[in-house]
Amino acid sequence: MVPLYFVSTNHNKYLEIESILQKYRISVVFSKLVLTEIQSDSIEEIAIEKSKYAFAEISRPVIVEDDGLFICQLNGFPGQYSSYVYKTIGNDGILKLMNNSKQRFAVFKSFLAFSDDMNHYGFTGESEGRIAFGVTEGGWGYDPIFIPNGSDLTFGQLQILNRKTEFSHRAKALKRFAQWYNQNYKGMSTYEYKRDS
Ligand code: ITT
Repeated sequence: MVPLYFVSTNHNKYLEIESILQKYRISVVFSKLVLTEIQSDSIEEIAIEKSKYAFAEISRPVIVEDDGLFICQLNGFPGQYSSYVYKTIGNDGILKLMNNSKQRFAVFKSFLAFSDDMNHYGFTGESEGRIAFGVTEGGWGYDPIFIPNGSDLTFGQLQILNRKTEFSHRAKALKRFAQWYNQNYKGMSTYEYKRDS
């Protein structure tokens, strides 16, 4: 079976993706590569283009994922700039920008893009919630400041309890992807290999 690849610079994402896809009996190989990212207001477009670059690099069926944290009070910021903002001002910087506002609604969005030699598909997942008033323990990235709806704990705290995937944007996008992949994907057209259906 030709394995599915996940291309990213972020090993934490891979660990979550590997464990979620295991539940759907899909195994995935991590390839740590920095991919060209186009400038766009749309994470969907960024991800699809990224998956095409990834396929051009590794010539294997591949998924990439682009995420963004959209904070209502900050007019959607950091959104598609989430990676840069995390590296520069980080969680403390976001909390300072929030200035103790009571309006803390936020959405974490995942856009997962699949590419092979013929197919380019996208799958979305969203987790609505709110920004915490402080930075908690656990998790990575924005996990310590994001509280999903239905929980009093941040993604960070949920990760410690092994419960983040019950709420996560990534798990929702991966569920959609896994259903499509298991039911419809027949393998690359240029490969002798075809998946057993
Ligand atoms: P890629 O190489 O896969 O693009 P990245 O870390 O740059 O890795 P993104 O641009 O998709 O990933 O993510 C934007 C930011 O959001 C980045 O700082 C991530 O750490 C953060 N992030 C994404 N998913 C997250 C999650 O489930 N929990 C916390 N932070 C997350």
